[in-house]
Amino acid sequence: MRRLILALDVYEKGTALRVARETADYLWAVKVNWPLILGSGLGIIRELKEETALPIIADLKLADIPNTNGLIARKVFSAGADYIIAHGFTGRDSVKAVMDLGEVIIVTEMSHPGAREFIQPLTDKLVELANELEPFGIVAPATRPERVSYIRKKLKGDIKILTPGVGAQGGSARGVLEAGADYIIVGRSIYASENPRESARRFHEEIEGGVR
Ligand code: OMP
Repeated sequence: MRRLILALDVYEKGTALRVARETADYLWAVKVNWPLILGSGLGIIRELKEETALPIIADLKLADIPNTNGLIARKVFSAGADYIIAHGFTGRDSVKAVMDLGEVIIVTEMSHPGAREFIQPLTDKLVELANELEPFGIVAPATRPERVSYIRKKLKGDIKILTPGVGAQGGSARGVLEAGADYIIVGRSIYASENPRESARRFHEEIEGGVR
């Protein structure tokens, strides 16, 4: 089973398509964030799907009123995105507006140091929200595997845990999988490496239980 998600945070279309093509064999999905959409346009979602035949996650971290979240999500799902990442702190109505249109992944805790200030104190409530709404998955920090274990214990078993923060932010793929993650999100350690295909292959092997 493939459990690696490529965070394709580059601006340029040619680079994005090349890195996606070179690494696709080792990926479960490709994650597209604002840098790539702003650099290459929304059409990049369809182009990446055609290039890789993989699911595309649109990481927009939507955090607006229900009407605006819905207006954005409609465009992004019709552009070919299979999943949208949305913040939960804006409330269940805002998240539901996206879930009415397609599959959602809710942020429950972020990977950077500043996440301790405002998001981490809300994690319990965000996990409760996920248990109530039953999205495809949630985002939790690979930089804090102990928090991933904590969240896994509280989260309904069929909701997937996607964990960014492996590599450039210091987290370890094996560590966070052992803590209960289902998918590992890796950006710079793959796309900014000398050989993205080889880097992706090594993460894939680590995920499968080998040594990196
Ligand atoms: P690297 O740090 O380069 O591996 O990239 C991590 C990717 O995951 C980036 O696209 C971030 O925007 C994203 N991310 C986090 O790093 N931390 C989070 O808490 C949440 C996300 C995300 O939602 O994907």
